[in-house]
Amino acid sequence: MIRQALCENWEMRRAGDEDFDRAIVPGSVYTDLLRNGRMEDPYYKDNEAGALLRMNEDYEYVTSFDCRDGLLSCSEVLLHFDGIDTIADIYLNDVHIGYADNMHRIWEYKVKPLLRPEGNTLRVLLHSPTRYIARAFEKHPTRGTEDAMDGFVHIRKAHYMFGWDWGAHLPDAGIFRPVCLLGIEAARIGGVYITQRHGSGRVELSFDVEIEGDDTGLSYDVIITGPDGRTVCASGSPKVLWIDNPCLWWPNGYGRQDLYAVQVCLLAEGSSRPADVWNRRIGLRTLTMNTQPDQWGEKFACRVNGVDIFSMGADYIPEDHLLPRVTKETTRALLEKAKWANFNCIRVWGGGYYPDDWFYDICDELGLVVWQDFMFACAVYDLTPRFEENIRAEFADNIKRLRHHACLGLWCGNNEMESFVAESIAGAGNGWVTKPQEVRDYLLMYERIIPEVLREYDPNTFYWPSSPSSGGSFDSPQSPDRGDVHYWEVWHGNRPFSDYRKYYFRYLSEFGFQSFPAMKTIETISDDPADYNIFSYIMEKHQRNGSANGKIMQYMQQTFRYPSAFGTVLYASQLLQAEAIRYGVEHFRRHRGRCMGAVYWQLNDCWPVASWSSVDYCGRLKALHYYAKRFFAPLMLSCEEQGLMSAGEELNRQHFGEAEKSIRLHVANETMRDEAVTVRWALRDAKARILRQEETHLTVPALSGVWLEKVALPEADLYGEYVSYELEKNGEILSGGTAIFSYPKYFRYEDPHLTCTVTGDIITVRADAYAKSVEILNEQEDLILSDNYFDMNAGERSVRIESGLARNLRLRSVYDIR
Ligand code: BMA
Repeated sequence: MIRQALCENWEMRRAGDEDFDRAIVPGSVYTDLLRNGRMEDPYYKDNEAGALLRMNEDYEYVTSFDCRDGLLSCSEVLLHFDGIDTIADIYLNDVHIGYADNMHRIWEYKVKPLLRPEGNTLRVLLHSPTRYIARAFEKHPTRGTEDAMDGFVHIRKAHYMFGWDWGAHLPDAGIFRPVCLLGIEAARIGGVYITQRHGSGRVELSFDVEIEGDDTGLSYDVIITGPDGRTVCASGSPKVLWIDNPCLWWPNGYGRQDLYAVQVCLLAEGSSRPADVWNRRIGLRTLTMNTQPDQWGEKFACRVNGVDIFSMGADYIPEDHLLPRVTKETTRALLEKAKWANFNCIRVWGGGYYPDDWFYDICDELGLVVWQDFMFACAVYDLTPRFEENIRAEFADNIKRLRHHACLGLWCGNNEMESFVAESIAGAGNGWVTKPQEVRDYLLMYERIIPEVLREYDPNTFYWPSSPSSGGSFDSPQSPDRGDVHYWEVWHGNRPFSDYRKYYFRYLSEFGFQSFPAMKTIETISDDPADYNIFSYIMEKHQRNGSANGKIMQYMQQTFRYPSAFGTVLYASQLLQAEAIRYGVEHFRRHRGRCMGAVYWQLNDCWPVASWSSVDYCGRLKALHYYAKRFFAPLMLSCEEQGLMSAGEELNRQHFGEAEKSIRLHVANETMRDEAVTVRWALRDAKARILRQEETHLTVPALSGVWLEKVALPEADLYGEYVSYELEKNGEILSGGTAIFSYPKYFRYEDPHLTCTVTGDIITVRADAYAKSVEILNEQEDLILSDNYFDMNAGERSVRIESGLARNLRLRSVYDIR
């Protein structure tokens, strides 16, 4: 097969304009307009509105090219687009060759008769997505989330581009993935499906090779190269191959991420050159969801190589509104941060797009199990015959593209629609479902069509109809006893953090809490200090969840003292978020076995905004991300304290003096080994002086947890004493923290007089008293440290600089929220 990339000589203009500007393909309209100085930064202040208006226009992309040698002598030439965003008419040498209307699809057109050896012109006319959805909505007012523009359900384009409760209204357009010409000699490889059967000491691989075209006289060879360099080769179209002593692929934290390179070469009789070659990497593993019944209902646990693991991770949204800014490098940097924070999984949420191949390659390498939604979220769809044909093709394209990946854990039908439709059947809900036909269409899409396509292209990967779900058919999709749950009572329901402890969900695939990004990130939104107030017009433009800045302040009131300076509000909001999620995750990990997953909403942002993310748009780590590294640590000591906070709002002011004060420590062991550890705790006063202490040696079996005895501490001063705890293994402190019995706002902190010194890549912090959530920032707020936002007793604590410059360091702790 001959492949000729068409990535040069592109020009673009607004349809109807005289002159063309230079364009980059793959790319997008916004990035071209920005590069050509025709648009302002859409993320700055309120520029979004002007950028949105530009999408009321059509844009034209043109290139000219000569055909590569040999191309025209191929029996077939295809013009191949890996992705077009979204509504497009395509012309080759002025002949209309096709219409595209789904950014999630691969588009191909037979073009051989139209091609000339030299001087060909390819023209792609991109139609306005906003006018398209407005027209469609006028005809069919089918609904979805009000955060997105009306009509977004009618276009197969990433939903978040039209707005979300963390996303702007910036529906960019473009030829966002590579374009090429494919010269096909006789036939090509349409796809290869590999099925693994694991036996003792060997894995059997069966090959299903789809040959597109005339396969007479064709055969294929297979070469497999293992991580150990061993190869297995076979010619003559082998159906089955065996790998002895296989190196298994494991998620992060459970073993190595060994990968095998597989090459399938399609050969024509008598020809020395392969007709086509298929190169991919696979991992040898079994991977499914364990849904066996148990004493609480049904398990919902990711089962890898026969081992049930506790899924720890977050939900991934698209990395940008301007897709050309998402590259292998940005994705790697983000996913490495996920691995760094001890993630073993990630959920690709259904309101974005199916990420590029590199996303999955990186997840394969890092050991992140992917929960893959199909791209449907918070919306009702009109299942017309045309829509069905379009989504069936979309499913086939993406399933075939992604099915071989080691990291692919499960396919999921959609985000949250089963629960929304179920609510509407019960006569409640948000009013999106207006006709019985929409209930039928729901079942057809997610419980008939997708399973049908999966049976054809990927029968081996687990399918789950919706997130959340208990298995489908509107059977209690939010059941706490089966399947996955999205729990939003903390945050959307205004419930206190302590409510997490009331539940023992089987697998939590969404729960979250918002915070503001770093000051340096906010400075990219505005350089005017007048905007540096969370209720300012600009800050509220960068908050898309209604009046959530007020909600943050309401939770602030429950937890911290009033943070008077803007910078302190940012810091306190990040601590609030981190404490909320920690409160939940530690509890769920303490109930391993019953609960087998804590995936928080959300990992990242797609523009600078207040949101639930733990890594902000500029890649800066929020406090939550450091907390995640600690609460997802394979060996994790946590404290189920009883006090004012755990009692939640049920305890009113009059009862303050009567709160139970106790601690119950728990060691969670998510490793594959039994671990012998030492646990220490101490009751201390505000100056960190020890009032009482204890030490225990214990062995925590692999993949389980151990509770220590509950200790009542009636003598503890509710507002002036705290408990510190730590877990030591082989002389190293691996986990730890502190617990207080009242709210952080009422604790009588002593001034810790925080100072630090830097020696090489080590920062040593000194405190004179108990310091809670110590933050270390540099000038650019871009340090990555081995730990940050940690609690410390009086004394010293050292952390390693992993990236960034230790210049002009600033320190603060909860004591400074005033
Ligand atoms: C869930 C997600 C998103 C949303 C988030 C925060 O419902 O599926 O739709 O952004 O909550 O509200």
